[in-house]
Amino acid sequence: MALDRPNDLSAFWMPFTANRQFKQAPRMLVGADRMHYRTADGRDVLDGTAGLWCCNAGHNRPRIVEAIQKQAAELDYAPAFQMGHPKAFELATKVRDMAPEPFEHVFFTNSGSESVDTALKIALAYHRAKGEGQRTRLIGRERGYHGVNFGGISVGGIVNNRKFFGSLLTGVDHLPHTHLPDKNAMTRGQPEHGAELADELERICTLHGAETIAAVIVEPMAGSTGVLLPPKGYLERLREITKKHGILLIFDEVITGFGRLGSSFAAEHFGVMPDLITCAKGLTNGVIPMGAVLATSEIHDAFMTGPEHMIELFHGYTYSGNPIACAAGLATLDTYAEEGLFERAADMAPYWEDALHSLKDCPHVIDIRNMGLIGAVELEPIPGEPTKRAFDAFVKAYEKGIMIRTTGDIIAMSPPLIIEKDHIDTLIGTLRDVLEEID
Ligand code: PXG
Repeated sequence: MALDRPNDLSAFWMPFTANRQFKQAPRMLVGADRMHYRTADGRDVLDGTAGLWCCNAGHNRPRIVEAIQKQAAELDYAPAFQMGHPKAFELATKVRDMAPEPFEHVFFTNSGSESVDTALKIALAYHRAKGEGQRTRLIGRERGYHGVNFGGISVGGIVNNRKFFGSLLTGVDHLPHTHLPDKNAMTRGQPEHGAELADELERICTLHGAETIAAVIVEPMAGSTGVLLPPKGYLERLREITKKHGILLIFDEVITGFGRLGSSFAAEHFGVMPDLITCAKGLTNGVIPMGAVLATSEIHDAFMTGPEHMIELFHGYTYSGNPIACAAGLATLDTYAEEGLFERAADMAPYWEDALHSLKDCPHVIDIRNMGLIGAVELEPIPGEPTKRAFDAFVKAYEKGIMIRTTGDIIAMSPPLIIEKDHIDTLIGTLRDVLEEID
C-alpha cells in the first residue's frame, strides 16, 4: 500500500525547495481532481497555479489518463533515433497546426530546460549551415528564466540560478529587464512604459558587432521572475532590430504556450513572430515530461542539405517523442480543442483581472500585474528579510486551502484554464484573508 505519510523524508533531495523547512512540516499531496489537490491530511486545496504553470486542463482528466494507460500497454517505448512511431508524427502535426503560420517543424525534448538548450543549439548550427559560423554570441535578459541547464542559466538572468555554477557559457550578454514599478505599477495588462528598453539591443550589437550575434532569447511574458509583462511596443522593437541584423529571435514560451494568454502561443497573442519557439509544460498538461522547439521552414530547411544518408542535426534525447508522452500530448491538445480552453481563458481574463486588482488595498501590496490567466501580487519586503513575507503568505495560503507560488516577494498565480468564477472568488478572497493576517 502506498504511504500517504512517508516517515523517512531524508533520501529525496528536493528541487528548488527549502529541504530542511519542508521536512519539518511537509506539504504532501496525494491526489488531485480538476481544480483541486488532495492533501495527505485529507484537505482539498484549490490549485491557483496549475501545478507549476503546467496543468492547463486541470487535473486527472480522464481522456489524458486513458490515453496514457492505453499507450503504455500498446507501445511503451520506441527508439528515438533513426526509428519512428506514428504518434510522434501525429503530435508534431497537431502542434504545427495550432501554432502560428511560420512554424512548420517541431523538435521534441523532455522539459523546458531541454527545449531552451535545443533552441540555442539550433540557432548556432543554423548560422553555421548558412556560412555565418562567426555568429556565436547569445543574448538573454536580466531576470529571464530559461530553465536550469547550462545554456539556459547562461542566457537567464536570475542571480541565484547562476552565481553558484561557475563561469557558464562564454559570449553571452544580457538586455535589461522590463520591470519599471515606478512608472508602471498597478497596470492592467501590458504596461505603457519601457518599449525603449529594446533599443539596448542596438547598443549590444554595436559593442560586439551584430555579425557575431546568433540569437536573442526572451520570454514574451516573463513568468518565473514574477510576471513581468512586455511594455507596449517592446517585442515589436526587438523583432525589428533582430531582423535588421540577421539575428534569430527565440521566444521562450514554456509558460505562455498552450493557452495561458488566451491564445495557443504568446507570439500569436502579441502578433510578433520569432524564429524559434520553445515550449513544454502545457504540451502534455504536465502529466508526462515533454517539451518541444518549433522552427520555421527557413531554419529547418537550412539543415536539409548534404548527402541524404547523413544526420542533419547532431542533437536529440533518448526520450525525444517518447510514445507515452506523445499519447499524453495528443489527448491534451484534443482536450484543449474540444473544451475550447484557450478561448475560455480569454473570456475569463477580464473577470480574473478585476478580481486580482481588487486586492490593491490589501496590506503590503505594492503592485499587481496580470494578463490572460496569469496574475502577480508584489508585496513590500520585510526590511532585512527579503522573500520572508511572500513565503509566509504561501504557507498560510496552503493552510487555508489555496495553492499559490512565490518568487522573491512576489505572489504568482496561473490557475488551470478550466477555472470557474466561483473558484476565482475563493482564490482571491482567501488570498485577501492571508494578506490581512500575515505580518
Ligand atoms: N523556460 C521558461 C520560460 C520557464 O518558465 C523553463 C524554461 C524550464 O522548464 P523545465 O521544464 O525544465 O522546468 C521554465 C520553467 C515558477 C516555476 O514557479 C517556473 C518554472 C518551473 C518551475 C517553477 O515560476 N518554469
